[in-house]
Amino acid sequence: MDDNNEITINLLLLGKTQCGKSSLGNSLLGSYEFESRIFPQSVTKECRLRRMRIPEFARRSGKELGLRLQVLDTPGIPHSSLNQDEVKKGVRKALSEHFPEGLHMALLGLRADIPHCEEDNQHTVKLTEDLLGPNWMYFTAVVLTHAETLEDMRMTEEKFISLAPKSLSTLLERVHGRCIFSEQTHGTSQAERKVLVNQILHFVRQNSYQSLQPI
Ligand SMILES: Nc1nc2c(ncn2[C@@H]2O[C@H](COP(=O)(O)OP(=O)(O)OP(=O)(O)O)[C@@H](O)[C@H]2O)c(=O)[nH]1
Ligand SMILES: [Mg+2]
Repeated sequence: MDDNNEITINLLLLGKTQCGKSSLGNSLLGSYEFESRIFPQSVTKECRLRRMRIPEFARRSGKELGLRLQVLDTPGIPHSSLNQDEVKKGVRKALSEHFPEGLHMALLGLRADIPHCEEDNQHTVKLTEDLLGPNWMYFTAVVLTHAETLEDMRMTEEKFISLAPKSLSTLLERVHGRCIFSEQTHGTSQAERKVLVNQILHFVRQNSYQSLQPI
C-alpha cells in the first residue's frame, strides 16, 4: 500500500489464442480497451497494459482504500502469425517494462467449454513456467472462461471440477486450487466486476500481497 492509501495490483493475462484473455481483461477493467473478438486469426499481436483506478474499493482502519489495477494483455500461444519465441520475448519485455515491482498474479485462461487434453495443458504449464520461473505456481490462478456453458452441461462449478480430466485437476493442484469461472458478459456491471476483482484480490491477499519477479 502506498502513501495515498492505494493498493496496486499487477495482473498478467496468459493462455492460448482465443481463450478469452482480452475479454477477461475488459471485464476486470470495466472497459473495452483490449480488442476482443472472434476471428480466424489471433487477434492480440502485442502486449498491452491498461490501468484502472477503483476509488474507495475497501476500508482499512477506518480509511478508504483505493485500488489501482494494472492488467497486461498478451498474444496467445500458439499464435497464428508469431512464433513461440517472439511471443515469449514480447511478454518478458513487457513484464520488466510495466511491472518493475513484480507480478501479483498471472491469470491463466482455459476454456471451460472444450475438453482439456494432456498435451495441451502440459504445453501451457511449460510456457507459464518458462515465463515466470520455478515459483510460477504460487502466482498463477486458472480462469475457466466460457463458463456459461456449465448451464448447458447442467453442472455446478464444483461438479465441473470433480469431473475435470487429469491434466486439469493436476494443474489446479499445482496452483493450490486457485480457480475462478468467468462468463461472457456484454458490459460487465460494476457489481459483477467487483465480484471478479475480489476473487483475484483474495488470492493476492493469501500471498500477503507479495509479488513475483519473473526470471
Ligand atoms: N461465450 C463466451 N465467449 C467468450 C468468453 N470469453 C471470450 N469470449 C469470446 O471469444 C472471442 C475471443 O475472445 P478474446 O477475448 O478476443 O480472446 P483472446 O484470448 O484475447 O484471443 P487472441 O487475442 O486472439 O489470443 C470473442 O468473441 C469473445 O467475445 C466467454 O466466457 N464466453
Ligand atoms: Mg486477445
